Amino acid sequence: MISRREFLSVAAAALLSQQNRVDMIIRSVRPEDLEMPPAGFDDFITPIGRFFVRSHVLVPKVDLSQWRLNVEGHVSKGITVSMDELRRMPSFEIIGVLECAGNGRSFYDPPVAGLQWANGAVGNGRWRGVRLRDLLERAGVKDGAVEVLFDGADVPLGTMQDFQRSIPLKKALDANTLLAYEMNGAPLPTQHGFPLRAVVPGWAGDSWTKWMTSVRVLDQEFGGFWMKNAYLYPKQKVGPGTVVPPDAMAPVTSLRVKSVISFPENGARLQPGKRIVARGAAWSGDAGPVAAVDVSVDGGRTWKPASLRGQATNFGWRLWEYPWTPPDDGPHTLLARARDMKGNVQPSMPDWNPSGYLWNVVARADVNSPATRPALPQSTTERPAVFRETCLVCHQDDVIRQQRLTREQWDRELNKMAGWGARIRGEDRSALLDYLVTIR
Ligand SMILES: Nc1nc2c(c(=O)[nH]1)N[C@H]1C(S)=C(S)[C@@H](COP(=O)(O)O)O[C@H]1N2
Ligand SMILES: [Mo]
Repeated sequence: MISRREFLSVAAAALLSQQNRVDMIIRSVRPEDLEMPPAGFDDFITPIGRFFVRSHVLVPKVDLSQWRLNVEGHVSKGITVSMDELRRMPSFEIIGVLECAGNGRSFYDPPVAGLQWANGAVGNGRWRGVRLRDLLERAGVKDGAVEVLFDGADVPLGTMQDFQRSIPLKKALDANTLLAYEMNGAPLPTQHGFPLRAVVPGWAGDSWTKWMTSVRVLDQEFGGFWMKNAYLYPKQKVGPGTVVPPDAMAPVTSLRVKSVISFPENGARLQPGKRIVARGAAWSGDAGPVAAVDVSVDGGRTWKPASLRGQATNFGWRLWEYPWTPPDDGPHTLLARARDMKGNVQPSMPDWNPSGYLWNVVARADVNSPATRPALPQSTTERPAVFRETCLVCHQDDVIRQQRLTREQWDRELNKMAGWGARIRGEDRSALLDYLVTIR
């Protein structure tokens, strides 16, 4: 007999090899959340085999002969189109960064609940499809329209609500906003939204709906669960650890200027006197492409420009390089700081937000000193029934074991999860909290 855990890792390995995803970092097996390894920052276009996956749900099976896209709601004449019809419309291709709003969440201090992504919940893709505005024009958007709501063929897991997200009409009508059926020159892979997904360049991944079946024009703001409870960011700056009520927050939209160092890795040992080429990638959001990446090898006292490589596009990333010879075998801090065309630069301190979104602090690698971040703990204890019945209904325990929360934070998390549909019996609550804090 193999254990459930072994079974899951065997199943995951089979699935990954099938997709040729050999070296992904597995953040969750079911639903599948896979992170690109640091070496992925060497590619200008991220190959499918290394492209991160973030799904709140299990991948829906879509039969293309039955599949249709509806454009409906506040329009003069709703339309229904097949893939053949979409493919006959004028097509456009955009190179663009897709980044999860939660990318870099593991770097927040204090720790924040959610998938503990390092740098790799991001990729640079080549997306081909139709302009959303061409479809909206065919349907005839009526006066008074304010938003466009996307829905996909996916079915929610456990007690979760259906993943439905809206974007403002202005962004929907932007010439760069596509409904894409191809990724990197091939039909969209299942995990990335086959047969059709939203491509919202410059904006975080939560707006890039996969497995699209419906575009609904709305004459008022969408009040659905996934707009009012998730992907929210404080309207005013708040200090680390602050709990912010939803009505003091607004939806996450644009990405912010950002760079990462992929080599040397944090904690690397480098030979004194041996030249290396430090490298990484940099990207931005609505504020326009990256203009420069500056690097410091003395912990931020002095900065020099890195050389930028790769095509310069409006929404894709740039690769950067900076040759350096470590003078000795002592500790050194390398920093990388990107600037966009509007002059925005990466901050040296994070802006706090309760869900750990949009991490874009100056990138840092400490070399010739022990890595500053401890490895994630491994749990060895039996999982109690209350934990299995309350949490494992929707989550795999690998996701829960990556959290590093205090009892107080877990208490808030239980309230949040109850709001998301979890059934937590009052008498179980303290036993559950007792267990959750042991898996820190
Ligand atoms: N229908 C649907 N679309 C979705 C999601 C989802 O769970 N369901 N996840 C979103 C989130 S949060 C992100 S970051 C991106 C990830 O896209 P990828 O898996 O192709 O990398 O898809 C978005 N689109
Ligand atoms: Mo995301």
